[in-house]
Order: sequence, then C-alpha cells, then structure tokens
Amino acid sequence: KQQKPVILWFTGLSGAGKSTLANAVEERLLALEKHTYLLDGDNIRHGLNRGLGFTEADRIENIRRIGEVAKLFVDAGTIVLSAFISPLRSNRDYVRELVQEGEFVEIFVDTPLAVCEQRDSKGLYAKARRGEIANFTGISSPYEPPEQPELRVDMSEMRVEDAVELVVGYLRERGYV
Ligand code: GGZ
Repeated sequence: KQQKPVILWFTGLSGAGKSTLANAVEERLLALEKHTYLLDGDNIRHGLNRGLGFTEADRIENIRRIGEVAKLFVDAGTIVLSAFISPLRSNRDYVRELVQEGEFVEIFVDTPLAVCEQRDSKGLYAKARRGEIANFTGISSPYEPPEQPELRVDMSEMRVEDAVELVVGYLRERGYV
C-alpha cells in the first residue's frame, strides 16, 4: 500500500525540544515501517545551507530551501520531519503553500522562553544576553507563534513519550500511518 506523504513541521524557540521530539517521532514511525527523513541543523545548516547565518534575509532563505527540499521528499512519498526555529509566520505559510492541502502539519513546540533560557543547554542564551550573539531568537530577534498550528506541545509540561503519542495519534486519525 502506498504511503501518504506529509511534512511534519516543528517550529519553536532554540532549546524548546524540536529536535528531541522530531527524533523520537521518527523512531516511532520507523518502528511502524514508514519511510521518513529528518531535516535539521545537522544535515542542512552544515551542508546545503552552509554560508547562511541568522539575519532575517538568511533565515528566510534557509527556510525557503528547506521547504523546497521537504517538497521533493513529499514527491518521493516520504514522511518528512523538519526541525528549525522558522520564526516567521509568513515563511512557514510559504512552505505550507508549496504542498497539497493536508501535506503540511505544523507542530508548535511551545516551550516558554523562560524555560528554554533556564535550561540553556548550549549556553547560547547567556551569550545572547551578553550581546555575544546577535539576532538571537526570543532575545534580540522575533519569534512569531503560529496562530492555528495543527498541534501544540509544551515540552516543559509534557513528557517526550506523551508528545510522541499526540503526534502519532494525530497522524493515525487522519490515515497517514
Ligand atoms: C537562533 C541560533 C542563532 C541565532 C545560532 N538565533 O539550539 P540550537 O542552536 O541547536 O538551535 C539554534 C539553531 C537555529 O537554526 P535554525 O536553522 O533552526 O534557525 S532558523 O529557522 O531561524 O533559520 C541555535 C543556533 O542555530 N543559533 N545562532 N542568532 N538560533
């Protein structure tokens, strides 16, 4: 049976838990024998998008290219998981328009800034506060929360396994898995 492709678009602040959740969802989907591909900073910002920084123009180009790549994977029948801050609403909506209705599922990883900053696993928020990193999302660069995401999860209130259940449950109800 042919698999129904979709882009699972995780958006949220640095340290919100996008990559953690996307990786855990991917593991679940692989266990269900689905074809998946995870796009994240490791394989995109260090490769295809090496050279792009964090100015507004560079972020827009970053997300535009990621959207085009995600669309290619959709054409190939894959479940694509994308984990980037993608702070601009218009930018996310642009990607949504690249694919068919129902092929873009926006998942707002809505962990509060205070929690992300408190955790600060990479020390980036501290650096941003000290002015050592310019244009840092949530500190010196905007984050526009989705108005009508298909799903919303706050990783400070929810265990990863429960968030995975929520995402996979959504996909199951709609026949993606
Ligand atoms: C935000 C930055 C910045 C600035 C470096 N602002 O927690 P991380 O480290 O691993 O995730 C962040 C990542 C964000 O890259 P994205 O491609 O997801 O951003 S966007 O969608 O806005 O294009 C963070 C690190 O890169 N990082 N400088 N100034 N995050």
